[in-house]
Amino acid sequence: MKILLTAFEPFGGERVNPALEAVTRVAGGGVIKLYLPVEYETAAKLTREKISECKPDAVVCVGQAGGRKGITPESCARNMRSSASPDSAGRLCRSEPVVPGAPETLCSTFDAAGMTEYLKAKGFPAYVSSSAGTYVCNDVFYFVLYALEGTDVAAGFIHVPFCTEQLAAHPQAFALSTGEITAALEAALDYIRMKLKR
Ligand code: PCA
Repeated sequence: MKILLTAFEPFGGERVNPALEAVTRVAGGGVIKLYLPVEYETAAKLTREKISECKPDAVVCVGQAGGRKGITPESCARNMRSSASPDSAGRLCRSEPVVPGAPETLCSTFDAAGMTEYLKAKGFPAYVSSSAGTYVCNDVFYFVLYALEGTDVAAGFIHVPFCTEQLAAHPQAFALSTGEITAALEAALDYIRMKLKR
């Protein structure tokens, strides 16, 4: 089984992105990795191109959600780009659709709740999130779900909390070690392999 696993570069003044730190370390066969700029549209298009090129059975996108208190599989994506912060290319989006005329919400084609229970059973702090935000992570998540509608390629998004290397800048925040985030992502991929059984 081939799984496309994506992560984002550091953004918003951070020196690292825990998603990138963990994804680069994820082990296991059949995993194709793609590292994305934090740019509306561009990141989504790069992911779409990689899907066409590699024809994966599943796509798992991973991003940082600083402030979260665990690993959070996302249940759905919104057709909305909106943030007070510009993306890494300086583009500011306020209430723009990701895909004009497309549905307001698209649901993960992984069982986010099932994945969360699996992660918790393995000892990781995890909870389901019902909002991937309206910034670049959601942009990629929505676009991937939209592009894969009607196919049998499963897709989902996992937000991860800060890693301990970021605690100096965020002393009060919840953080996990990069090793723990990596292990949680490896467990999430095991869950997907188990569920898809291809
Ligand atoms: N997190 C941001 C964008 C890149 C990332 O890792 C987000 O949640 O939109």
